[in-house]
Amino acid sequence: MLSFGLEKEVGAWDSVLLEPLTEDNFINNLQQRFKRDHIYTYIGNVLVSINPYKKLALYSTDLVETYVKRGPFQLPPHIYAVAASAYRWLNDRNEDQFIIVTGESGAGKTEAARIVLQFLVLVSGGSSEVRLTKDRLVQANTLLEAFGNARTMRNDNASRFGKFLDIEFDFKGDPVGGYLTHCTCNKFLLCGSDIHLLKSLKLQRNVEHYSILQIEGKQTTQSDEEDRKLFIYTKSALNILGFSDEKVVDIFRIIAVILKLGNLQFVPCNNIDGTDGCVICNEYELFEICELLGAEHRWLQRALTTRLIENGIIADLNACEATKLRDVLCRTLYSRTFSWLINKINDLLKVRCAKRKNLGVLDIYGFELFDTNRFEQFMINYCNEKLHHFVISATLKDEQEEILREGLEWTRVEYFNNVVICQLLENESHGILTLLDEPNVLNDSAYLIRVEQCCAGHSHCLTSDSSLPLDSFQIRHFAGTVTYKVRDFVEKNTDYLPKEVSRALYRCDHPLMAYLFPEGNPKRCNIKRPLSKSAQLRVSLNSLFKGLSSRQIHYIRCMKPNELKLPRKFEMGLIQHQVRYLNLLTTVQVWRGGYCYKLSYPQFLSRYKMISTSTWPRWRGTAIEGVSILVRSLPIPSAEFTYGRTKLFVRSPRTVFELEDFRRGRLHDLALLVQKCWRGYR
Ligand code: AD9
Ligand code: MG
Repeated sequence: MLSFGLEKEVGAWDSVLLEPLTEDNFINNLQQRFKRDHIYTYIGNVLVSINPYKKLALYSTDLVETYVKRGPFQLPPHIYAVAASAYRWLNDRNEDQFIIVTGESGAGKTEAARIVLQFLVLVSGGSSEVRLTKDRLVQANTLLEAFGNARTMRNDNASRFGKFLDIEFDFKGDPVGGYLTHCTCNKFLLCGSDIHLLKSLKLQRNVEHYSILQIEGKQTTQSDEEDRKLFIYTKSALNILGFSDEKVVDIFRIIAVILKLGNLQFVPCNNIDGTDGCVICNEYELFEICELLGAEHRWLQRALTTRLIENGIIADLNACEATKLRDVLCRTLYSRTFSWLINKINDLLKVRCAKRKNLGVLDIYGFELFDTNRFEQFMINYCNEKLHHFVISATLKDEQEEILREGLEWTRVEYFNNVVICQLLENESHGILTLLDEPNVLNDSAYLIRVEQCCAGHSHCLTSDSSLPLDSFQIRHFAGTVTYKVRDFVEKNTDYLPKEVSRALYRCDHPLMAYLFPEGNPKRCNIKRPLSKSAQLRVSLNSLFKGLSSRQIHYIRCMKPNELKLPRKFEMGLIQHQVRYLNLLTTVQVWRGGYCYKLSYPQFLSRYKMISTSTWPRWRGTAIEGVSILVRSLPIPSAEFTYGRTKLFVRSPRTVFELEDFRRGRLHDLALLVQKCWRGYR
């Protein structure tokens, strides 16, 4: 019996084949397929995936095997085909690979990245060491999702960090290690632990008890049962990754502290000298925090409610300042613990043998648009703007420029290049993001004034307009217009933690605190202040994309069918919006006239010369002549190849895989021949 995924074709598998190519036709094709649960459709080598919001029988070991055996692009579109293709490029061509998953929040990116990882685990080898590595990779992924995802109104399992999992393979194509890169993480969720653990962590089971777990006062949909499962999974993932039970409790203690810190309430009080001060009204929470951390109550209380001005003079914080400081501490504690966890995992996944090649999967938090958008959305949407730019540069801009440079016939396909928005955000001197780091920008109103001064009149930015709510600016992003409320922007960007707080934490008995707050060590006064959050993000994104541009890229473009997270609901307007901003129609146009692969003539000849007796073992003419003779000797239609000035262009991926098959077959024959001669000689 054929597996579900191999049912007969519905609509067009590849949008490149649509005739005539119109937006309506393109969307209708997606809809027709989606109705029959065919959520995947190709645009050449780009996979479009629409979130089904229900479990589909599309994923199985049998189907993995089928996609591996039959090779990509010979079967219905599937995420396995993309993973198989990347894995094959990696092994056959010995080139580093990069699978880039994009789409807005809730479109299915994290799920897609997880399926790719599962695929790679299933297809690769099985020595006990490799199995251990694979297990660790899967557990690391699970763990990071548990720690780095949170419930939002757009997605019950929204990623709060960008994750790039780069898996390292040996010469046999088996995973031997990996490296995780992450960018910013700002919220968390952890529930469902067993009652004994909760007690020892001094926690209550009901989520409503913790203000940090509320999403702007609204209810969300994930059940306690799902939370419980997630918790058990997380705990076992930590164990499998080599964290002892003791360490696991240490980590959970920190999470419990963050939850409790979030509940601390400060009420104003008047000091004798007439200045404002504050006291913690629910002291019992602070006592429990101190117990969990092994901290001295008096130090922590003082650190949270006062500030050291200079020469040992101490001033009281008012209730509002203390609340802000509490939030900074929550965020700092959480993000440092998360980074520590990632470092530990990276140590564990470090390759101990000679590595050969890498396959990385990038899954970041998707574009977000809420009723109220804050600093977190600003950072997330900046990240998406950069990612979008990377994708359109690789698929539309560079592709077309190279075709023209190589002298091939080409009618330019126009598209919106969001470089203008990227510059608006990150321009060195007055980008909206860069302005946050200006020395004179000490509070949110100063920041808003600078944004108005520098960006007023920009076609993608709106400031001080009567249509805007107070203290806001608006950006017309590639994926939609977002109004940002600047409240807490400056503070969240700096996340400055006063020395006294670091000192109080450094002194705790909890074994991780001294590591997480090294600046609290009185003997180490010269530790540099970390970069601001926005600067960190800018630096890490730019270096990530720089390192990846030389790899063979595979694209998975995820789409969201409706805002209600419902199965079977295909909202035309929402899909059309995504089709437009993801430039999908333009991608079809470029792909129709374009090429999937190109190689310089000498490179092509050196790789495939053994296929033809005319070019093997040696070709004495020019490389282009050799390639021409070689290509003509192949049973592949000549329309599959186009000759550029310096490179040969190949139209479809299937041809590349055929070339590889010929090469492999020929190498096999030659090896047999050598063996035979060797035996004869002996
Ligand atoms: V965000 O940018 O991190 O907020 P993602 O990552 O794009 O977002 P995610 O993968 O988390 O979205 O998918 C959201 C939910 O859709 C999942 O929790 C699943 O319930 C559902 N989903 C996504 N993809 C699939 C799928 N292929 N099959 C079934 C799916 N359900
Ligand atoms: Mg996600």
